[in-house]
Amino acid sequence: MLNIVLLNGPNLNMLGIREPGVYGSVTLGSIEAEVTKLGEQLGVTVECFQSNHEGALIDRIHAAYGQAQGIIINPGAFTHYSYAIRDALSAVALPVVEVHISNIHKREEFRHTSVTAPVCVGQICGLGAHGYELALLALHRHLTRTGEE
Ligand code: CA2
Repeated sequence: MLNIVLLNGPNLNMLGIREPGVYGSVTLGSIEAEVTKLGEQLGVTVECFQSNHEGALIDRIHAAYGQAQGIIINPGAFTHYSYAIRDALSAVALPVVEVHISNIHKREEFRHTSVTAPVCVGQICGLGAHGYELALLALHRHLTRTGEE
């Protein structure tokens, strides 16, 4: 059974509560439930974790080493400047898919850069909460079809 860790960074615990115009009206709990349900259909265990703290996210990334086969992460605003999260993702050397609910390229210039994307297999952005499910499908395919492409 594949084990995937789903990580969400700062302020994403506020999804569905504030700013529905930007981030939609779906809560983080229901995103996690949907991804977990899709995981069951694919035969993947999904472990969910959200933190507003950089170090806690780094600790969870380290804990995935030797325990999980891949990571889905929305690093929130850390995307744009956390070399520490980038280094942690790089250190564990697991396939990572980065997700953004909003289209970061359509927004303020500081959001156009992701310092974490270069250590990821790919990035999904601008497709709303559905992006998390797409990320799981992509990661599952990556893990089960490596070598075919
Ligand atoms: O689009 C995304 O998923 C982001 O990662 C969300 C981050 C933002 O800093 C990134 O540039 C793009 C912010 C998450 C804030 O989430 C909130 C949710 C509801 C209400 C307020 C903030």
